[in-house]
Amino acid sequence: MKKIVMTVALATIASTSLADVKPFEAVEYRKGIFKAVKWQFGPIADMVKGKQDFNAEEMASRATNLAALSKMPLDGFRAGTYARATSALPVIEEKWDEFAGLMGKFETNTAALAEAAQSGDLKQIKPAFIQVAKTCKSCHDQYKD
Ligand code: ASC
Repeated sequence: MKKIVMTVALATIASTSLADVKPFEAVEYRKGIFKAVKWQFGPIADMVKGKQDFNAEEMASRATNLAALSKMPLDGFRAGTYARATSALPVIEEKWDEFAGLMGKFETNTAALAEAAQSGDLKQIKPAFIQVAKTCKSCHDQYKD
């Protein structure tokens, strides 16, 4: 009996997690991830720009968090979720491969920043930071209202 209950419970969780995502939930999900991205990236930018004292430990921790977050937004860009409550443009659906490719660059470049941050050397961190910031901007220019 216990086994049957467990099986049914797990099947229910599995079926609601993929098929029944409502457009608004997907929008809220990706917005939440991007809020976290901003939360982590803000102090990184401020440290690189000298607006906040450089702290090697904080830099490394935030860069590691950012690299993990970079893998998450793409999942929220579901078909039919560009009409309401979003600044993501419908062109994302038309140019999906290009969009996904840019998200891949975001992953690669944040991983490189996390790696550079391990050095604790701002001279190594700065060029990696610039590559990440460029990736943010190029995606916003093309795909964000
Ligand atoms: C930020 C921020 C962005 C990016 C982008 C980089 O701090 O909020 O959207 O950097 O401006 O060019």
